[in-house]
Amino acid sequence: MTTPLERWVDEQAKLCKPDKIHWCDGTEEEARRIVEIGIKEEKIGNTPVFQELNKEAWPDTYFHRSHPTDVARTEKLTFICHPDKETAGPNNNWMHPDEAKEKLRKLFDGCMKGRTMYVLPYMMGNPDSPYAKACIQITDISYVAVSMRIMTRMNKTAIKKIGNRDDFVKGLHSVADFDPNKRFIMHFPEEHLVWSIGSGYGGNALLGKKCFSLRIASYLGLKEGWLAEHMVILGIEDPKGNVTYMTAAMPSACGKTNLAMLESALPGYKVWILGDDIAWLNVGPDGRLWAINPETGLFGVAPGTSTKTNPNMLKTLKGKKFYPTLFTNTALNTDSNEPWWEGLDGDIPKNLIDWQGKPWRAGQETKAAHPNSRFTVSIYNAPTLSKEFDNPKGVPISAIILGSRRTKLIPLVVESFDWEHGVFMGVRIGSETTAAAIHKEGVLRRDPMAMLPFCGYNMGDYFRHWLNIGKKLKNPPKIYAVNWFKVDENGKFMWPGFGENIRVLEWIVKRTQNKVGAQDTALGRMPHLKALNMKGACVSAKELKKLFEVNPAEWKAEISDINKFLDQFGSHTPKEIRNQCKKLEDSFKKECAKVH
Ligand code: OXD
Ligand code: MN
Repeated sequence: MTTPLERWVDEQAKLCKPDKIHWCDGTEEEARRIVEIGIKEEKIGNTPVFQELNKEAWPDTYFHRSHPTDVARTEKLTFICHPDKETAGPNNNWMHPDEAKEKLRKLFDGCMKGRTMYVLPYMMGNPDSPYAKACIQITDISYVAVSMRIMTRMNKTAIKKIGNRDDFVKGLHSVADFDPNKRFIMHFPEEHLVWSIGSGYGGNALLGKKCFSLRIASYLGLKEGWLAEHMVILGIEDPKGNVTYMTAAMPSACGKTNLAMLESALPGYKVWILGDDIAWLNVGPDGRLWAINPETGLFGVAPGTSTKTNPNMLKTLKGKKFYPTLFTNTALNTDSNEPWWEGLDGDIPKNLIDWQGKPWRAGQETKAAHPNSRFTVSIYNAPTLSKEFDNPKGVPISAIILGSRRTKLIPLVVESFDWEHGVFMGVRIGSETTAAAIHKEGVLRRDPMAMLPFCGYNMGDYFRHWLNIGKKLKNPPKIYAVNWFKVDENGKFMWPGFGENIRVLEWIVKRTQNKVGAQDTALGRMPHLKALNMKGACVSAKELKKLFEVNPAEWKAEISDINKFLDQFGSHTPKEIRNQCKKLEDSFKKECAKVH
């Protein structure tokens, strides 16, 4: 008797017509064999899929150069295929599932001729966790097969868990011929299904990540009463050894990974990482919010990673524990066969080739490493991995941090008055784009909860879902807006960031323990400046004060912009969120009246 899983794989094989089918077991020996195939047999254009890097400096580490058109997530080509457009919402590209399937079936037909179809069984979350999900991805490229081994718990357990069920999470992926005009990432939330074709890039091709663990999982969370979020999970250990767990949502280029791996500037504090990208949040039997990270790997941006910004990441990358580590689209030092990127410590090597393999000299206008060049490394290599990482229950969350990059407006840290007010802080997140992003520099992009590209349904309903989760929490986490990026009148950042952010985290920890007071303002609760531990920090008293200054005129424009953003969700926007907006507007009016 064949199982539904075997039948499904069989159907995909009939469609894609591979030469061979390989069911992966997720072992290291198997990964070594697949990497070998990527070095010796598989190519993208004329470039082998993998190249081994300097063994002494970078053990078990391989370099991958992508197709030049395939270097980032492609939001334009990403669709959420609910039967009706309204459920997908204005935040998503929508296509009817029948139309999407018809379109893609033609592209998948025969796309694996001459290739191997890899069947990858994997778990998102510890298989012993009640929150974990059993999944299968099919792919036709060694790079994705090996990356999925790093990013997920890939082994036969998933097959056992699936057993005779047919509601398992299904992903069909092919790089096909990398044609950007035939590239699509289609999600079918009702069927727990993703079809992705034409791209080998992480967010488009590692279907357990953004596609399942955020887009599909956010919809499952809506149906099942939990949250799938674009958040890091970290534990802050205080000098007495108590650990407080937090999650943090931040749009890209706000230092999310650096926060999860922070090296404390305050003696006695340690930060333990549990996740750098995705958190699944459930209401526990105790009425607290519990978080697991469904992933097991870190897929991070290389440029800017250095001993100053993220020393623990460099240790993780050099560490040898879980096979293998990958670099994608960095530059290469051809003398030493090592990866290189802008921002790495030390002198610029003399002989470099850029991410496309062309000779590159310092001072050249183009970047040597692609701005979105990446590493893929196991979280088990991190020296600061929390001992609770594999706990099937997850960790109880005491604080949720909502970050954004704003050169004005948002103070260094503000605590919400309550859950509803905190949800409003998340809804109104907007971040200024940087040169590294594809968007224009310095433009504000609204990105509620940093989930705009990842919410698998109408965001108005998502806001409502957040409010509903709050009602189920007996002991909800406190919620904080933070902003490390305020500048002075000369455009200089006033807050040193990185390891110094522990000063803000320490205040948050003390707030969750009711050990320190706060002052109420129109925006929320802010620290008494003396309550922040600024010993040894290079921030003047004047700058510190400015980091908390609030300008009512700027907020007037902001509130109007938030309201405009919310308009697009029409009646799906909860009235509670509109009321929060109104309340904020009124309190600024009152403050202005007091001044005049
Ligand atoms: C990521 C992203 O790669 O958010 O994590 O784009
Ligand atoms: Mn992310």
